[in-house]
Amino acid sequence: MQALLVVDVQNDFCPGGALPVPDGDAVVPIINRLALHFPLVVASQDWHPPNHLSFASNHPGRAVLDVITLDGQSQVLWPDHCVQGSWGAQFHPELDTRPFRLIVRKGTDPRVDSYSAFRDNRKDRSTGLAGYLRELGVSQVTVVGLATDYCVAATAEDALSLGFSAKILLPACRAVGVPPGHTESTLQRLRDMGVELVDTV
Ligand code: VGL
Ligand code: ZN
Repeated sequence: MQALLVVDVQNDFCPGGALPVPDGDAVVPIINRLALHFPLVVASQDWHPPNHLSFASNHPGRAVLDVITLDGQSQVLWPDHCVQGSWGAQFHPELDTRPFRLIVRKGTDPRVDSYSAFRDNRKDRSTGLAGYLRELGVSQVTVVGLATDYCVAATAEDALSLGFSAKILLPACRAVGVPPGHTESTLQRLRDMGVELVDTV
């Protein structure tokens, strides 16, 4: 069975949000149509507490997009975004949430970031998504949403390493593209791993 994973289509990642992905809202109508064709649709929300250590504001003297080492792992510092319960953390208002059978929230531990909808960046703590999908007999996942080069990529990569086959539908994704070339190098790495990158919906 196939599942559609809708990653982080939230106000803060759309124009007008705190960490806007260029053209991010363009994915909304595409995903709304796509969802009708999948037997199972799951969505994720980036869902940070205000003291989250991926926020530059929690590192005095540091700026947005600085890269620091956090518990031995490299961490990009972001503007405050997707704060639990805030407008920015809500799904885009035109995203049709009715097909979502499960909504996974990630990035809730203030000390560790979580790009993937499956588990945190240290690959320590699971969201339970892999077990949920397995229990329902899912073997193939299709990943769409925001942002291609961060949370979509990490989710597809984890899907593969957790035993699912993984596809990314590129027209239903948009990228941050920072630092320059990040999208291209990320997509090449995913391709080499065995993630199928699809150019048409
Ligand atoms: C994301 C940066 C920080 C994403 C989340 O959803 O791609 N990017 N938090
Ligand atoms: Zn985040």
